[in-house]
Amino acid sequence: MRVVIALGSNLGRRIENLQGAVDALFEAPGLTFVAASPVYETEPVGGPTQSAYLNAVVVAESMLDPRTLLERAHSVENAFGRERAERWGPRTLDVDLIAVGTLMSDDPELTLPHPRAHERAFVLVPWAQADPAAVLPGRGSVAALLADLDQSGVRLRTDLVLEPPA
Ligand code: PH2
Ligand code: MG
Ligand code: MG
Repeated sequence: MRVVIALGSNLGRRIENLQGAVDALFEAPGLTFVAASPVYETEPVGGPTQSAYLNAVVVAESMLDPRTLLERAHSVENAFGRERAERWGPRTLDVDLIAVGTLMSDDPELTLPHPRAHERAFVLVPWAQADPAAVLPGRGSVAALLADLDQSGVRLRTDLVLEPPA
């Protein structure tokens, strides 16, 4: 199944946190790298006053079940010193599962697709770059969703690139 993972960081060495996440996500077996998006500098959405994020999206193929993928995402966050404090607050690394194939789940511990992805330009802009044909299950094409979203808080960082996993 196609797996879409969003990465975000607004604390510490942001680009190193994102690249470290790419490397760590694919270290264990079961996930195959497909593509990484460009890197974007984004205005914080929600939460307290906080500094700008770097955001990117990674696309992978996997047969792992979503809970295993979620555990991997959390363990990568923890490896980067993520502390689960304030909701929507600043973080060294956020690894969010956006979509797993066409699965739809309302499990409160793992809602799929991600319940706010459709309204977040900092997720959809990089996702559309990594996969121009992307579809958000239950919501339609990412390109169409983007046409209705304000993208002014999302700026391409041409000076930064995520390399494929080491
Ligand atoms: N993540 C949040 C809250 N707000 N804003 C931006 N721009 N980028 C994020 O990744 C982000 C956010 C909670 O996960
Ligand atoms: Mg998040
Ligand atoms: Mg998260």
